[in-house]
Amino acid sequence: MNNKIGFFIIMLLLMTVMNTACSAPGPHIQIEGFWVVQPPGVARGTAGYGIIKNTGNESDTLLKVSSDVGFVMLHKTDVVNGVGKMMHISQSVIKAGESLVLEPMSYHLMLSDMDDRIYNEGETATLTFEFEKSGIIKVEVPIKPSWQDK
Ligand SMILES: [Cu+2]
Repeated sequence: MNNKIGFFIIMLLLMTVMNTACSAPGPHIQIEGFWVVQPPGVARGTAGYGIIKNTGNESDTLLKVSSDVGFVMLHKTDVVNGVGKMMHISQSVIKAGESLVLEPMSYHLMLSDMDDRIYNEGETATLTFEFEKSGIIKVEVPIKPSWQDK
């Protein structure tokens, strides 16, 4: 066997090993692109958006979200007869290979009881997501004016 084929076989074996490691059973949660809308003036509440991806091969459940800047609830806006209504979602299952997209007029983080102060652009908030299987995932996200989409 010449060197090139030997090298090729070793690479192939290595890739197989790596693949097995990556497809280990279980959920794999990725928190992507989250941001918090800068509250207008001294408003004590605002919203947060982003994407929760599950790239694993098992579902996981989002149990709770908390933050250092206020109380957090997962909400969903539903438009009923042209009127947007917000519902509190207590738990959200994110199936294998699926994402929970939080965006205006849909799922969002609802922040309330925030400190009575001005939040400036450039500040950050810590969001702590708690999942049934993946445990706690903490991210630091930017606070941005609402017109600055993403
Ligand atoms: Cu809401």
